[in-house]
Amino acid sequence: FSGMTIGALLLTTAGCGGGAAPAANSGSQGGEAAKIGVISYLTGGGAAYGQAIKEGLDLAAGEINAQGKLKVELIYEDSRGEKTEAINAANKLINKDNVVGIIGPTLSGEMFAAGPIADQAGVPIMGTSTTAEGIPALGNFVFRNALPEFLAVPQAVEKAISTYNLKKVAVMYSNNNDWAVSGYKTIESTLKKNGVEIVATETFADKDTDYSAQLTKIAALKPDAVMVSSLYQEASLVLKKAREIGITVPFVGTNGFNSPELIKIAGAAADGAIVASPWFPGKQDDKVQKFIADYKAKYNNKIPDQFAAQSYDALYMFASALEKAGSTTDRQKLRDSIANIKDFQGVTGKFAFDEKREPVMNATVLIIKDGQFTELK
Ligand code: 1QQ
Repeated sequence: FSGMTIGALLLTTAGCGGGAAPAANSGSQGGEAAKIGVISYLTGGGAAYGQAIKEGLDLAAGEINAQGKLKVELIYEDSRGEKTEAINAANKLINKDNVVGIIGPTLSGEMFAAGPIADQAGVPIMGTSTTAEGIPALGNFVFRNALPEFLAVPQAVEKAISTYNLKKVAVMYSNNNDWAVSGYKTIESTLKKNGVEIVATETFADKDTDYSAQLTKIAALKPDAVMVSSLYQEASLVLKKAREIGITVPFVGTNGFNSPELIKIAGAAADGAIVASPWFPGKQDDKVQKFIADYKAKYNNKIPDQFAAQSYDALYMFASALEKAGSTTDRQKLRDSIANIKDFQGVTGKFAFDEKREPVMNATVLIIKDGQFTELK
């Protein structure tokens, strides 16, 4: 019976919304640790995204706790890239763990499912990799510090158009992934705006492994480039097959291409793939280079990718917002404090939220050359 009582009490607290979160305590100076929930894609086909996110968060948490001003405790839930798992994770973190805020989930589709739950419970939630159109519009407690595709994709597409003088292009996307569909729509509108002809639009689904039908059709049309909106698992197989059947033209990708796992799986077939990112490890900036050095020291000489960089920045944003809020437990205060972030300087550059809570940040257009992301100038 006592277990049931505790459960009911926690539900009551959470059900009252952010304004009624447990009484504020003095978060700083040795107060209780701020409990932050993390929903991440930690196992399954796209786990390289979630693992990078976890590594960035763990590095930041260690640094923040060592500084001694504020203690943070991360509570991880693996959503496996599934909407239902993301919903279960959000409910557990909100009602059982009583977190002050949530970082994640990894995929926009997961955020479309879990974001409204956090919003209704009055718990701030921030995606670090959710780039589809419409994320902050889910509610006042929903944030992202990921570069939205409506800012990233036009830059990559237009850079490719001007660099390679593109006249006709083929497009491919995963049609059962909310984010991939959103990215595809931005590709399409950018091509139309720039007067580039779309000679073919081919679809597939997440977890597909055979792309020969779509690519054979595309090869016959001899496009100047192929633009693909999908996660790395699918994109790397598309690239491999395309190169195998003689499609040598540049590929332009959406955010899924930003994982080095794409290069690992596709190998040399990834060369010539173009993508926009707010993260570029070659940037000559002290903060960036220190982050890379610390990350390499902690993770076996591994270079942090965009997903690690964005989650690292996200936890520092939470920490600075919690300090300004003066509480480690007040969800409403944390929400307001995050919304007020204006001049944050992270490893992904300068960051602010606009009046719609959309990130204001800059991107670099990258191209994979000899198995490395380099700046496309
Ligand atoms: C989204 C994305 C994915 C590439 C994250 C891994 O951008 O789902 O919004």
